[in-house]
Amino acid sequence: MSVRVGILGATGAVGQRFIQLLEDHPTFELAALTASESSAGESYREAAKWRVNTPIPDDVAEMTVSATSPSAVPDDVDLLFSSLPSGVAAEVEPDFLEAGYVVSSNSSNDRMAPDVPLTIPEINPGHLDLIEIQREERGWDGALVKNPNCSTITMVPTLAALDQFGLEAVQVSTLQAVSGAGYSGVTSMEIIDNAIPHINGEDDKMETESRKLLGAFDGAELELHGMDVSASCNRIPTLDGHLENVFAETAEDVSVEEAAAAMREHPSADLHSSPEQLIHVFEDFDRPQPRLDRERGDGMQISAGGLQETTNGVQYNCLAHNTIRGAAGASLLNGELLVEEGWV
Ligand code: 11C
Repeated sequence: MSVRVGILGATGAVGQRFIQLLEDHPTFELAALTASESSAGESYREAAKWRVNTPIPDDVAEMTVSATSPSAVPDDVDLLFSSLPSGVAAEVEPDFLEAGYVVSSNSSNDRMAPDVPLTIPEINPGHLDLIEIQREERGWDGALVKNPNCSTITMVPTLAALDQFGLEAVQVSTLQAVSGAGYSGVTSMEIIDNAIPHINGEDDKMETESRKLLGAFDGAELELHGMDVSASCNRIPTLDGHLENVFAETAEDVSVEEAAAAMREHPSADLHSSPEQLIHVFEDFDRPQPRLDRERGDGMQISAGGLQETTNGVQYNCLAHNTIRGAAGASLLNGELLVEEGWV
């Protein structure tokens, strides 16, 4: 089965990752690329300042970029991946949803809307059923599904594994790569010999999105997880890969061995882009490291390490590739889930 797909915001950093990940995809056939009005009519090669580490696929390089409007996207495109800046996405995604497109979006607008599934397929695939409520309430023929922020995706699979011990509170401090800030960060590496102890809006995203992802959905309403999450987000001069130091407080005692086993045994999903093992756990205290470990599982595996017992739970480090597992790969995986579950 082949599903024709498009990318909204195809020339940006995440849009480029979509193109890379869609090359030779067994289900998705790339049929539409949109960008800002100023690029409309250009070939993709002309429109994109290509920066990912593999060449632009030849057929994509010659595709014509259109404006980001439903009338510019062919009707036989069934699924759109969105990597638009959130302000633009908030304005134009509803137009595509009204026009009947299914949109798997990485953009941060609407992630916490009660009728919008915020989904990691290996963690909360059942939340996709919120689409029924969304269609009733908004009158859309299409459907909108979001993936979380990259720093949230890095941590939440490990928390999902630990929740069997009764998660009560989480403190997390992040060391985030410059690619999370888009091109300018990657181009200039202007923070070499420095670190920035703040990322706008990021603490709040980690605190709220984590509770939604691990929340219970009874088919009618989604209840946020009751754990208290406190995040401190920081930018460091790595290129790709967000590293995070997590302190998880649990109701039950949990040993390092039990926590590591829970992470290793957390199921992955039977989807093309899911890694065979969702979480790789290192015994070494100096792993995971961004440069060594971000490409594990083609950039889709989460790594953890440095597990230690604390007085009321465990502490550890975790890592994921922020523009693959944390962005384009996350939306792609949600697209695969939407197909698998019959929404596309
Ligand atoms: C960063 N996590 O590293 C951000 C980038 O909500 O999808 C992604 C922002 C988002 O700066």
